[in-house]
Amino acid sequence: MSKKMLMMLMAALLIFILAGCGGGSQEEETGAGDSASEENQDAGTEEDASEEAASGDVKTIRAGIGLNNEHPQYKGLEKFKEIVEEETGGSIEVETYHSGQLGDDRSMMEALQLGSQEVTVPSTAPIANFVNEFTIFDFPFLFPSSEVADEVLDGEVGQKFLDMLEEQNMVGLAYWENGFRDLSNSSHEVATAEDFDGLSIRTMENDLHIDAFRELGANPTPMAFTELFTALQQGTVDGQENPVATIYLEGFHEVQDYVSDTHHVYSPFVFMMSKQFYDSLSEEEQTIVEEAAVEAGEFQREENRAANEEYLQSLQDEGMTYTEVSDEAREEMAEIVQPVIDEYASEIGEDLVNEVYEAVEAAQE
Ligand code: TK8
Repeated sequence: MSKKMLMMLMAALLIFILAGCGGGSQEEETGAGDSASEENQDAGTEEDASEEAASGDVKTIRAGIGLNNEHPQYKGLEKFKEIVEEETGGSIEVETYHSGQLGDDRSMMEALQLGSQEVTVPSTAPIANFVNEFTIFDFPFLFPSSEVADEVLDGEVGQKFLDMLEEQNMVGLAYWENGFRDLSNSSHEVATAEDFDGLSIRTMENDLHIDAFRELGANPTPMAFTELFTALQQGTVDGQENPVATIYLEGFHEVQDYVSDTHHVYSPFVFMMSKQFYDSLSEEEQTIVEEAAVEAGEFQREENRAANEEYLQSLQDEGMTYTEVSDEAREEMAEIVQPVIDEYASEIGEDLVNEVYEAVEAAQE
């Protein structure tokens, strides 16, 4: 056999070997040639995802909150994780962190701005340090019920505020529920406005909260949530205010003796994402995370509301004295803090404030 013939035979043999390997992996990759059963499609998706994972194309969402892993807020994060990982076939993975593992509300929002964290779900009060207009949602007695809050927040007015976050490199995707804030303390029962007199109360880091509690006669101390339990335990402050779910699930009954259903503010949570990360997603992935944030929020609101009565009873079972606050007492508190609300309304802009109050009125019709 001539040398030329031998070379041609070797080349043909090499082409045959290469074609045979490629064909096999092609079939494996697409599942072509098999019956396109559910498993194969799934297998294909999983293989795609695992290939992306292997190739490092998997995007990771680090989602952190301040409350602990027993709180409905964390259950909402887990629901978001479940939906996103299923809908993207694993090309986006969600890591969930709780109890301030990634920092307090303000530092986690700063991390979103820097792109070193992808998701957090703070209360509206600390958001006001980034977008002042969010102060409106902490106006005492603004929302008369959670149903009215849902309608206003999930409508045009709520969306207008979410859109304001973009200028701070954050993308607001949904409102979740913190809930109606109630007062707890270790000094005495609080049934009326005058009972606030002299109480040292931890407030969220929000100027309106500070001014409103001072107007009621209390001594406000702004503090990150991550420092609160220790401050209560050491008596640095007499009391604090949060929904009963938080008071119970964070174990405040171990360091507090009295709880009053003041219901002085309805606190929304805002599910927000780093703009840098959001912009890195495909349109399909953006739709998936948007819809997952809303669906997980609906689930979280249900979980949050389902056990409210139970939490209040549990606090009493743990030895706390529960003081029921009358509507008349709430009206007196509202009158006392009205000058503070008026001052902030003029600072934020009367038109926007009126738009919110009109939406609240309309939601009650
Ligand atoms: C948890 C806080 C908490 C809030 C507060 O990160 O700070 O008291 O009510 O829920 O966002």
